[in-house]
Amino acid sequence: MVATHTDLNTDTLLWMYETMVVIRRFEEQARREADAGKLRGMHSSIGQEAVPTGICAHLRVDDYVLGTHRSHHHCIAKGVDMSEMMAELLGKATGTNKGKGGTMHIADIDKGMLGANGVVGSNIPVATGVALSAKIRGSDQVTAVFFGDGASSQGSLHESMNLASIWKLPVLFVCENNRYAEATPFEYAVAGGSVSNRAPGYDMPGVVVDGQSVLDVFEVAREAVRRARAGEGPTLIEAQTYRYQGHFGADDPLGYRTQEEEDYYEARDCIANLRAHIVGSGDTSEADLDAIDRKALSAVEAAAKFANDSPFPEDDELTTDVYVAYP
Ligand SMILES: Cc1ncc(C[n+]2csc(CCOP(=O)(O)OP(=O)(O)O)c2C)c(N)n1
Ligand SMILES: [Mg+2]
Repeated sequence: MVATHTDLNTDTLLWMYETMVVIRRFEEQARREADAGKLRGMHSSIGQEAVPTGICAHLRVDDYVLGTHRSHHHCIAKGVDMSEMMAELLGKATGTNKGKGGTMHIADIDKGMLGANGVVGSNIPVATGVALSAKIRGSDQVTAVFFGDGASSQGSLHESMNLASIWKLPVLFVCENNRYAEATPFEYAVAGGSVSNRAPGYDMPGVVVDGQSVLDVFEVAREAVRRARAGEGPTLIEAQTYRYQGHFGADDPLGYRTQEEEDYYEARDCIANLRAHIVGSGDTSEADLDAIDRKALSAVEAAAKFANDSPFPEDDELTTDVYVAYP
């Protein structure tokens, strides 16, 4: 699933709906695989589907995305093959990266997904360099880098925003503010009560958007991508969102947040919201959306079967695709 949708028409709405449903079913399946002991360190993006979906709806296949330790939703929204992703999670030879990257290091250059990354904040300067490359090459390619509220306090963001601004680089800095960095609340860790309010200091637009509304994210991204493609420089987007599960699965989020807070966000679920909007706008019926739901589920089931049936890499693969191989 890859799409460039600059207009909010029915095709765009259905692409966004399907993308978010696929992400959610994929993450539910990935959690089952993790619970069965087939992978470790699985950071679920359930609840945050709308953010990369609304952004990537404006990106071409030759535009670039860079992600984080929690990046399955970024990969799917950018069009990475879901079966290969599931195989990657299980460490299989058929995986996106031959099973050597795992859940936190999926990359697919052909799809413009330059990589998830387990080191918090590390991809922000990489994305800035990618955007510099596009500018030097005279291309109009746009780069979007996703990061969390925790990463927003890393020096790497601030250095990158400064350079991106003075060089007018075609980059979107997209903060998924899901209110927590592991168990640390945003209010405790981030001075000034906002990520987006850092933008004026670097002379770029800073926008806060409801990350549970894919329509709102879509609208904000439209202008940020237009601006980047036109050579007018970067934008900082703070999407306010929520991860429904624990940080990595084994932690109990109710140790650091309340049931009332979880209920508040789940009542504003991004998929349910878009579904209601689509049905209310008249062109598409509940039955049409049910058909998309069934298609998404069977695609994820097929991905899980492909991954589970695939072989592990041969032993001699250990020393390929690496910079240094010890004898
Ligand atoms: C440089 C670095 N420091 C610490 C960690 C451990 N760590 C992994 S995820 C995480 C929290 C990140 O929070 P945030 O940026 O808000 O992203 P979220 O997990 O909420 O998506 C931390 C501290 C790490 N992986 N890399
Ligand atoms: Mg966070």
